Amino acid sequence: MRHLLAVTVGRLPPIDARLPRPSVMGVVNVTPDSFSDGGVNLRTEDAVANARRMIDEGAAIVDVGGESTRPGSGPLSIEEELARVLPVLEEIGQELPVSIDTAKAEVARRAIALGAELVNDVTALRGDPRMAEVVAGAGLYVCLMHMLGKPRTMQLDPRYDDVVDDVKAFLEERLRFAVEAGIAEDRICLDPGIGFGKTIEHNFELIRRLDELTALGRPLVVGFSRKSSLGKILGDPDAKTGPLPASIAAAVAAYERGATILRVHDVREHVEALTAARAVVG
Ligand code: 9MG
Repeated sequence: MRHLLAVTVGRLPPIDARLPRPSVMGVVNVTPDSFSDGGVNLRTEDAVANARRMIDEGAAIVDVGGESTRPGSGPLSIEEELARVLPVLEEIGQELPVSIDTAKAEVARRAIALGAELVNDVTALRGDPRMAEVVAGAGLYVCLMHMLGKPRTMQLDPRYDDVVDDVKAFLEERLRFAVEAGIAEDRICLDPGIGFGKTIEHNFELIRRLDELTALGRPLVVGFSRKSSLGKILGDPDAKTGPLPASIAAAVAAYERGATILRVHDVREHVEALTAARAVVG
């Protein structure tokens, strides 16, 4: 009931008040084919149980998505995406803090009606011309992520003049677009899109120079959890995923360089690591 009341009765607080630094976003992929957790949430009861466990373990929000965005994946129909996520949102949308991971306005609209408070759009409002209007109309939070190309081809030789400058210019432009479309700036967070059209070196350079992106003045989301660059630097050139200790190290490094929201699969371990990192920072 908390989310519905916030949406219909009053404004949500600014996103940095609702999700202070560091906050953990737990990943609930309702997909058969994600590299890191494909299939584990396909049954609604499993997705619901995992979402509840993540919140119990300290996640500030759970990110529910039905369309895989792993490298090489193709698009999914609206009907199929709705069929995957709606049963889960019907169970938890009013009970838990939920983000909907979608680039489709209709999926976002239906998820918001069921209680989602954040739209995680990996296309940064470029995938569906109606998405900005849906988010602006609901007055909810949105995450605008950088991606070079499309999931099917994005890892085929991605190139930048300077990856940080290019990602920063993109995020700045999408932030302006969102505000001009009527989304309040204090509702928006930004994400460099680790692994979305980036080499291993691009990914690590983005974290190394994250302060250049925090200069945009919006909270940053970073999702390095289980991504293949982590497995590759550990010596497996064909790695499709990365292990937990490397995921935690990357999340802590990102937090120390200014990330606010860490998007992760293993909530308890990341919450513990970030709690210790935060105690060090003071
Ligand atoms: C859906 N999804 C997969 N990886 C992601 C990341 O790094 N950030 C965001 N915002 N979404 C992601």
